[in-house]
Amino acid sequence: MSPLFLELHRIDPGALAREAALGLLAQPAAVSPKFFYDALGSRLFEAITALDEYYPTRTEAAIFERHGAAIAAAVHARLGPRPVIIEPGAGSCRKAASLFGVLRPRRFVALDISVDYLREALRALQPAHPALALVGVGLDFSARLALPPEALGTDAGPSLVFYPGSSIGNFAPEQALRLLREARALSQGGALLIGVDRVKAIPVLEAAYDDALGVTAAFNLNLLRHLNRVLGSNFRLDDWRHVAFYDAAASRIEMHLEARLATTVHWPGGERRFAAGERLLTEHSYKWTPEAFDALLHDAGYRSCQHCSDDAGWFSVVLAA
Ligand code: AVJ
Repeated sequence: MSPLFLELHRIDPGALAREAALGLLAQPAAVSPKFFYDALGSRLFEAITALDEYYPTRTEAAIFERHGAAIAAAVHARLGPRPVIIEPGAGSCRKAASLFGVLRPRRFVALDISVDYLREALRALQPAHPALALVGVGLDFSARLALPPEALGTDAGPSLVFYPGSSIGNFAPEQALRLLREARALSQGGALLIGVDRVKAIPVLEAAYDDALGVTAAFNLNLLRHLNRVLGSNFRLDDWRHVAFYDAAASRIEMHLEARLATTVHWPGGERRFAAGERLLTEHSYKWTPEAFDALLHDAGYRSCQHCSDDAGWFSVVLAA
């Protein structure tokens, strides 16, 4: 392991278990999408990004291909030639790594709840970037996005917060506003580079979350395996099926797991009975219009917002400061 590599753990398994139990006991039952991301869940998400139906990743990558140099120039003008990049929910770190060539960061701070997966991703990345300080932080930032000061070391100061992939879509507008404010504070007067998925034709949206190969179904069901480990519950995966649909009024994809039959799930200190057909909500994925997202960024305190998109207008990348 390179001496530049630093890993910090800030994940509290007890708190995650309590949160999962509260979600299972809620009416209707709902757990946070962060429970998708154990090591296998992070791998399944990577597989999703390679699916024909899942357009966001490749569409965003094409936007970075086309506009990366201009974006980098704007970042360098604001933050200098060797910026610090902080990425919440970095996962495989592939999106950031593909921009290292143009952005030329001096430090990359990757945050993720899936800490074993993140560790391997950063280890694999270090040899190609021997002079780059790589910091992995195992962190659940869903309640609050802030960094342990050790993560920045001597590089404290204005930074680029990188939040690609429409990860912001997992947050309802009010929470998204809070997260964008926290991202602004985290950047210390730097900038935010964010990817956001746009409202579009419903069949395109629904296929992206219910692919023919069943990878998204496996990704969704894997949450139950993860809960069984975190909470000590006894979900039987055969008893559940993947459901995904677009709610146009709320501008969001909803993913649920639906009980195929009446079943009772037990865990130490609790249980929940599900009727046949009853659902457990696992994810909201909000879609934005450019106008609404611009307004959200302004509410969060950003004053300048440069938008880039693809020809079809399916996805937006915004540099906000
Ligand atoms: C990682 C939140 C951007 O909402 O598209 C992919 C997660 N869920 N397929 C998304 C996801 C189902 C993804 N984000």
